[in-house]
Amino acid sequence: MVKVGVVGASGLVGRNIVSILEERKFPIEELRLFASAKSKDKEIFFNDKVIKIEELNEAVFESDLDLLFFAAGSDVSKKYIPELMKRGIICIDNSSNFRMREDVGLVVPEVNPEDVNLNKTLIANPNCSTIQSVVALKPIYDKFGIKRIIYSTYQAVSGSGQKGLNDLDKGRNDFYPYPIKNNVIPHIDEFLENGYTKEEMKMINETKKILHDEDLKITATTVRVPVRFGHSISINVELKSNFDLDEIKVLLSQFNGIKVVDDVKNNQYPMPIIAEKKDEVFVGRIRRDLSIENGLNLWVVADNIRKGAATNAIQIAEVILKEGVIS
Ligand code: 11C
Repeated sequence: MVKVGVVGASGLVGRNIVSILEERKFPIEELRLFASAKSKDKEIFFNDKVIKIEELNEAVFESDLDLLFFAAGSDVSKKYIPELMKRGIICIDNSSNFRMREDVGLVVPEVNPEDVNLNKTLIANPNCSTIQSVVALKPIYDKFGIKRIIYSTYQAVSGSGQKGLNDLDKGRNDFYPYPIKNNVIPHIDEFLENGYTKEEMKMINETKKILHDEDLKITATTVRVPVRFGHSISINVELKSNFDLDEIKVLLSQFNGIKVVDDVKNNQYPMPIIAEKKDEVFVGRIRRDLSIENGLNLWVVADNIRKGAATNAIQIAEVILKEGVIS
């Protein structure tokens, strides 16, 4: 049984971590919830009990917690995680802060569970768009090899947390630079010198790290769409070898964590409305790219708050438990 803490417990991802810990019957001895001063004393239900949120401060360093989930943004992770690591408290971090550090595993349990061992006290949870993409690509990568990937995303406003939902629900643009209602915005996170956004570069760099392949050629365009939950991604891949389309469909449908929905004669394909509140990565529109040799198109949809964040973080903790690092 494990003593667990959730930092950022009042946010969208944090609240989902609490409810999914309950749903998956994670073996919890004690659960403590932390957030900033403005959420102090808010009450959250866990296993029919009320838990009050505590203000996060340096007292957490003295706690006897075994494991802390961080879902409060980069600044909070940067401030607290290094000291917690020194004290041997395992941190699973949803922020982008430590993801690219060589000594830290960036883990999607269906894809690279062994990387939890890179660092015994810190594991990074990848970006939501990266998670669902690498789950869909892994069985194809292993069997045929991949030369090049083109990602084009259609990302839900909940990826920006409550502020994104408010802009869509209330028809305002307090958070996004333009209204998101009746619009699409080809701009997620900040623009960089190279013309890409940070979100696009995260997809590129994180995919290479998770698949352990620095030579992969990847490009990405990430776009916000007026959908509340569920990111959709068009993935175009050039494989290293010849493939049979039926074999690809079998590989995908047999892979842990994937649900193939691909029956176009009956208008069956993945959409956010079927992925919402689910943990699988839904894959459909599986077809050849007729413009190149060994080209393949996939349409990949997943709940960005669950598999893209909270569920993946808890699955990482489940791998750690199985490895016996904590018991
Ligand atoms: C979005 N993917 O949809 C982002 C949210 O690096 O974990 C998650 C950002 C991250 O806006």
